[in-house]
Amino acid sequence: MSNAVNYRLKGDIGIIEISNPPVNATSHAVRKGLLAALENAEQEANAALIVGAGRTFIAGADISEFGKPPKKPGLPDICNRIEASPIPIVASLHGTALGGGLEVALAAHYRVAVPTAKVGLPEVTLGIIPGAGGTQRLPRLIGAEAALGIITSGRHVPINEAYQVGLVDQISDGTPEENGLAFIHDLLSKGHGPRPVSGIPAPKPVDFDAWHAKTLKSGKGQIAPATAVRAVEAASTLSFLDGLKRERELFTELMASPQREGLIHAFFAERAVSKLPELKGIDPREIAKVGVIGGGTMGSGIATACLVAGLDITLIERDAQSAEAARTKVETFLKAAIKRGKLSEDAFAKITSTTFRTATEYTALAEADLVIEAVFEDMDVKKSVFATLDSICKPEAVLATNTSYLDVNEIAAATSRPQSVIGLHFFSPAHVMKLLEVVVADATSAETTATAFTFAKRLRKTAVRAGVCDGFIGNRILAYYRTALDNMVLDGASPYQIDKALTAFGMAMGPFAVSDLAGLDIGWATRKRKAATRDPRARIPTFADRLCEMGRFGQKTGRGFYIYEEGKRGGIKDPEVEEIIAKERAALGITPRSFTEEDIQRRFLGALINEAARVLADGIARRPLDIDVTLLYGYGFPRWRGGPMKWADIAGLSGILSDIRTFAAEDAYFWSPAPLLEHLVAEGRTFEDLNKEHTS
Ligand code: T1G
Repeated sequence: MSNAVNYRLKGDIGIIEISNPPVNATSHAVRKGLLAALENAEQEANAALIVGAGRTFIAGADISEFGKPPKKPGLPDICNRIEASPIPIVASLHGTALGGGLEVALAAHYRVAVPTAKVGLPEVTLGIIPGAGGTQRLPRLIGAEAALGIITSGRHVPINEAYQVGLVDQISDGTPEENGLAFIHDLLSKGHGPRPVSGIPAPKPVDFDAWHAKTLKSGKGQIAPATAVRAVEAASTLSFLDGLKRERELFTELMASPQREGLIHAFFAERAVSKLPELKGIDPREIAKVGVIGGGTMGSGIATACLVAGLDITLIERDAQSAEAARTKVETFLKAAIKRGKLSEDAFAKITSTTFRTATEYTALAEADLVIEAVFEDMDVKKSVFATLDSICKPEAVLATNTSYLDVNEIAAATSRPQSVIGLHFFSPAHVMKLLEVVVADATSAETTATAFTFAKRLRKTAVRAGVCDGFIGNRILAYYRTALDNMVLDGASPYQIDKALTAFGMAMGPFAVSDLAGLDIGWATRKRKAATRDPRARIPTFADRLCEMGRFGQKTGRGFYIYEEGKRGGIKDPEVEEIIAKERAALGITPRSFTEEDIQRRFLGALINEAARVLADGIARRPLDIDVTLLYGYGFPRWRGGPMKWADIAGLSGILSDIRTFAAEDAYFWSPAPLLEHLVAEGRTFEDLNKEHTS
């Protein structure tokens, strides 16, 4: 028996326990052990029980094996072998029975579970489809429609719902072993034997073409969910064995796809970002009481995120009226969290009566463990706030700024505790967006950084370590690729054509629609802030200044690049904007030229990767995967492309560099190739090579 699977006989029942922490993934050792244990049970037992050791049943195939040569026995063979057993096999679920784990359970003849268990087939979130019989057995068990909903979404299904649709036979309060043994004793006492799911008649067909079209559309370029529809269709139209063959064909095709490579990279990258060698062995400080300075949209959002995470919040505003307004804003956010199912009514009552308070005096923060400043983006204001906090807060309190671009070193220098000062750059809305840039200043201690990452995990946010520069990782890269887009508008492209081209690439929103959402006045203020130090060779998007001068700031004023009509989602194109752009081009003596969708995408990506390479070289991001996670979680980069750096590796760095050199012929200043990119291409290396160099 492999040590990944334990087997023992209890009475006349063979107990097969998967023990492969942390999530009992079906590694090669597990697959071999499962087979051996099953053969043992069939020799000596009247029935067998499959359970998972530790916190969960099997959570899926071992994703770290993907892309490597498969080792026999494969999981499909194991599942078919379980199902063909002459003795009844029962799977007893707890934790999350996902992917291959649920497929093992479906191959068993019966399934029982604890009330807190969840099941699912999340393979499409990894760019593949269930590949061990899930698309053939699940539809037989619960019908094609219900199976399609679970498989194409990849969602985790609460066990009550699974029981309602007939996916599990019983929910019991005991331990997985107790539940399984009790069920088997009852089964044997009634003389019930094996009940192979594959013996259930093929499910009635549904409108698979309609499902395929709907899934393709909602997938926004992802192919796995729509492919899963065709696998489930095979369950309705082919024999079980032919259906398994069809599933395997489609699974194998997807396993070789760049989308699988991108999504698996995203899966591991979002877990790797919090693994920093510098934090190894460093204990974070305990955070229970948090102070927030400033009750505007950001401050109230940050306070809400902390309150939902169970922290105690004191929000400081300058006067009673502002404090009351902030309280109202926080309570509105909390009520929205209730509607989203993220907060219970009881929790809301507890928060508003005990753990949330506003105040107008900083002395209320004397006992805070962490204070997060979210006041006006002005260095003098921030330095004054930090100096005051420094004099009032307890010595071990961490002082954090939510600034989106100001120099955290300068802010830290306004205190006597720079080692305890850090940047926590939340993304708006702060209580919804998962990304948090943890900006580590020169004097910030490892303990303070570790505290910030632990705090982020408590808020269920994905924290990325960033160095100090204007814009840190995300906004610095955004500013650069946004300039490339603005330059294309100056040269002849329309904002609407660019938005269309980039959403066709997979971006969640067009960049000009994003500007309208965030407010054009933000970019305007940034251009004015940088005007004094701007390089004379830099081109200025004067068309955007014209719109701002007209008070057209975007959604908040009803007009920006688009026109927003009351009650209508999304904006409509505005011919007046195109006239303004044409006038600016004429004033600049530019003869507009046309751009294809590909031109737009290549310039967008060339600029993004060029600046990302500089961000890496400057040490602002430690690894390319940190940039991937930042752009995936904060800027709508398509997850199925793995993030910009993963996409660049797949597309080929030499082609990207060649594009940049071509564009440099038009504008050598803006398109000067990043030296790191040139070195990687010259050495035949990839961004993934740099990730590997940094993995501890
Ligand atoms: N394979 C390998 N490692 C895995 C893994 C997996 N399936 N799932 C998790 N891990 C690692 C993860 O990288 C992390 O490692 C640690 O376990 C804890 O994970 C044939 C082919 C189960 C809900 O998609 O959704 O089956 O960082 O931090 O927040 O049809 O992990 O500690 O080194 O996420 O408590 C289908 C993926 C696979 C489930 C637990 N299964 N996993 O969440 O912990 S494809 C999945 C999850 C498949 C078959 C196909 C979550 C979780 P480290 P964690 P968590």
